[in-house]
Amino acid sequence: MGGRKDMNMMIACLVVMAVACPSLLNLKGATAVEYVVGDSLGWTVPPNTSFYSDWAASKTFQIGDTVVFNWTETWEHNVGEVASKEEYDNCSDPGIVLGPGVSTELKSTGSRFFICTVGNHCEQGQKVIITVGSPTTTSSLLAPPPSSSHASSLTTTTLGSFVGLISALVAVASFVA
Ligand SMILES: *[C@@H]1O[C@H](CO)[C@@H](O)[C@H](O)[C@H]1NC(C)=O
Ligand SMILES: *[C@@H]1O[C@H](CO)[C@@H](O)[C@H](O)[C@H]1NC(C)=O
Ligand SMILES: *[C@@H]1O[C@H](CO)[C@@H](O)[C@H](O)[C@H]1NC(C)=O
Ligand SMILES: [Cu+2]
Repeated sequence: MGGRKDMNMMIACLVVMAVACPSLLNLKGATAVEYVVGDSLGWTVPPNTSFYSDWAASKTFQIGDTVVFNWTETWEHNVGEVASKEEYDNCSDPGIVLGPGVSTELKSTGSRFFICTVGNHCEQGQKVIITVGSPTTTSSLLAPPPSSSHASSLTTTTLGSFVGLISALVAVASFVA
């Protein structure tokens, strides 16, 4: 009987595919994204002090993404990274500052704090916190995302039903076989 065999084969293939390539089913985390901080405004003194926090809140940063600080006149701004929220709030001296076009890869979860140290630009809101939520690797299928993560409920739901689907397929496969 070819029919049953074909079905077994199909289920086996689906299971192998899903286990081998979870990213196929995780549309959000599939590709690294390059974010230009501030989008078309770039990195400058913003129109108001909530501009960059609003900008960051509108994105979902993932491990492997990069953020780029872009501005036109080299001397007008700079960008430096400080170590903590306190230093960020204080506009503390980052020690090292870099020029336009600087990009940095987001390599782990947690928050990173960037400021401009020219004049009082930082005090005027030229600062941004980039927070990476839960990683979208295979391990997130097994471990629940950290509670502090910014992972959307959509992602969580997708992963949840995905795990359910696999269990169902495995159950069906072993029943049919
Ligand atoms: C800050 O400026 C942006 C861009 O002009 C604007 O869209 C936003 O509503 C402003 N936010 C506040 C709190 O004024
Ligand atoms: C970033 O800066 C470069 C060089 O100034 C410019 O060509 C490019 O359009 C900028 N991109 C954005 C998104 O601002
Ligand atoms: C922040 O500024 C306050 C007041 O100047 C100072 O007491 C504190 O040590 C600063 N904290 C950091 C982390 O720089
Ligand atoms: Cu500046």
